[in-house]
Amino acid sequence: MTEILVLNGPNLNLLGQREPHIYGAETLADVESSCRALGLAELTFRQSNHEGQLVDWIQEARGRFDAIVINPGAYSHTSIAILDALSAYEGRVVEVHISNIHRREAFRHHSHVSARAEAVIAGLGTEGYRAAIRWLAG
Ligand code: CA2
Repeated sequence: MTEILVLNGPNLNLLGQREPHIYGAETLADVESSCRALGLAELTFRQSNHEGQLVDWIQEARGRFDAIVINPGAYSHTSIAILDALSAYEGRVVEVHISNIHRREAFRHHSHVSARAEAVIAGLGTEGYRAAIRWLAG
């Protein structure tokens, strides 16, 4: 079975608790269970509010996971460190955004991570995580 690391960046631990008009009503735990319920891949879920922790997990994924599904949160727009870590990782990378970042403020329109991602999903809500897993496992 495909081994996939699902990484979530800053503030995504608040999913389902604030701003449901933008990010929906599902919590991160709900997202995790619905992804597991697909039964398509071996999944490991991690969330951190700290850039260095995300970099460490990406480095540790080398040789261990076939793919990374990452929602880097606001670090998408700022972090060369996360881009560099993903560039040193040899597996597949899919970037997910719950909201359509291109319909939002200009500062959200560019993601550094997209340069390394094989696919970018934005605006499908939390379905984006399941779509990424289906696509990677397919
Ligand atoms: O649309 C996305 O998934 C984002 O990656 C979410 C980030 C945002 O900075 C990106 O521009 C787009 C923010 C995550 C904050 O998540 C919250 C969830 C619920 C309540 C408050 C924040």
